[in-house]
Amino acid sequence: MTDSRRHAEISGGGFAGLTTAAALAQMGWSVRLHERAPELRAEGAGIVLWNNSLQVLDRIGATPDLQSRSMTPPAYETRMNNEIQSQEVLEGIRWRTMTRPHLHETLLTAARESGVEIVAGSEVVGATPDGTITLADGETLDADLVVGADGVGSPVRDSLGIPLKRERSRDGITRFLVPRRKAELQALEPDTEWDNVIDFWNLDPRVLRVLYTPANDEELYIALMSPSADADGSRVPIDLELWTSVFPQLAPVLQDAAGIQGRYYGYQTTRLERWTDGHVALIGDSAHAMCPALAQGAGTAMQNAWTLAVAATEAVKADADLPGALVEWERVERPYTDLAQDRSQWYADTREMAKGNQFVGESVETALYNPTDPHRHEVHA
Ligand code: FAD
Ligand code: 3HM
Repeated sequence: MTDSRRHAEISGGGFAGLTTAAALAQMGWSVRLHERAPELRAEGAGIVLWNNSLQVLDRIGATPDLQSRSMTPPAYETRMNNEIQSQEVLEGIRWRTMTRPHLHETLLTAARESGVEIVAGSEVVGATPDGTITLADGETLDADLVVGADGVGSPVRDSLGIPLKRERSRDGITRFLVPRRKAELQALEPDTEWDNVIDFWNLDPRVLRVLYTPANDEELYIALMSPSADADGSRVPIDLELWTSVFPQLAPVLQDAAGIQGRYYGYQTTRLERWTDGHVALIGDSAHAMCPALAQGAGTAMQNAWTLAVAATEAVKADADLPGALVEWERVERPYTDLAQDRSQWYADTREMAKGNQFVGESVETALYNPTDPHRHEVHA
């Protein structure tokens, strides 16, 4: 018997690709996902998700798995020269911290349980607007929908020749996952709430920042920021003497970080002329890589994964033109991502986050967005 379901081919098994795959499969599509790496694994340290992506995790059934190894810290604290600027309790805002491997494992389980065919060690080299992808071994596969979720260097995007603009910011960051060492930190600074996210800024005489983010009871995500022009600040493995001289209260966890090679990542923003071309849609870093200030790169990827799956499924059900539905999807959904991207770049360029009390107004609009609410675009009188 032939399979009468609509078929999707997805390039990339990161947060964007896995979320799209799970959502489409649950909506009745046959889905094959290609991951270039020999196995599906997440590199990197920790991550923060907000309501926009947590709603998507609810809908794909991944929340119980995620909750088991993630947390919501009591507050997002900001310090300048170790003086507290703000402790934002983020009342009414849903957010969670976790490790990247755990989020990836959770999404992989959801995709597998939804019936997605996952092919590791499969490199996609390009796609065409009429709905084909080509693999590195020369094989060409047909699909009703092709999704380019293959990251900032996306071969799917580049094969389509979609014009883009890439901007680099002056700062960058090295990320680590280390043991919590809460008792040792408590001994060094007993009055501190070490379950908080603590954004330790120093701008004068030297720009060095440590973003301290508990990911669960055992694991801590620390991100060390410095300008790329600062050779010692951006060195990997980190210059332990330099970092402990500025952040002595973090010595135990900095020591652990110094034992890890690490990779310095310079902040960058990529903006595309369009996210779709015929039967191909781009999502995640391939479409909208952003600075991490608002912690929304993966969040918007997952949000767009869900809304793309809904838009494509509705078009199929209505027997409507799929390329047209994808253009409309970008038109209504892209502004939320553009906003997060613009605000994150502005924060990266101005370092205004150092002032504290920043999760308000436009800066939390994307975080509060619910992409799974069918009435979200209704205008209320
Ligand atoms: P990727 O994670 O890059 O996945 C792409 C996948 O495609 C990879 O598995 C790759 O191997 C595969 N691939 C590539 N080429 C091919 C090919 N030719 N064929 C097949 N497969 C291919 N976001 C948040 O929401 N919250 C945060 O707290 C946060 N913090 C961040 C901190 C830093 C310092 C940085 C740099 C980013 C942060 N982000 C955060 C952003 C987030 O990490 C990214 O936006 C997100 O991982 C992008 O997911 P993706 O699936 O689009 O891309
Ligand atoms: C969660 C998070 N937030 C902000 C940054 C940043 O500004 O570099 C990085 C992060 O992982």
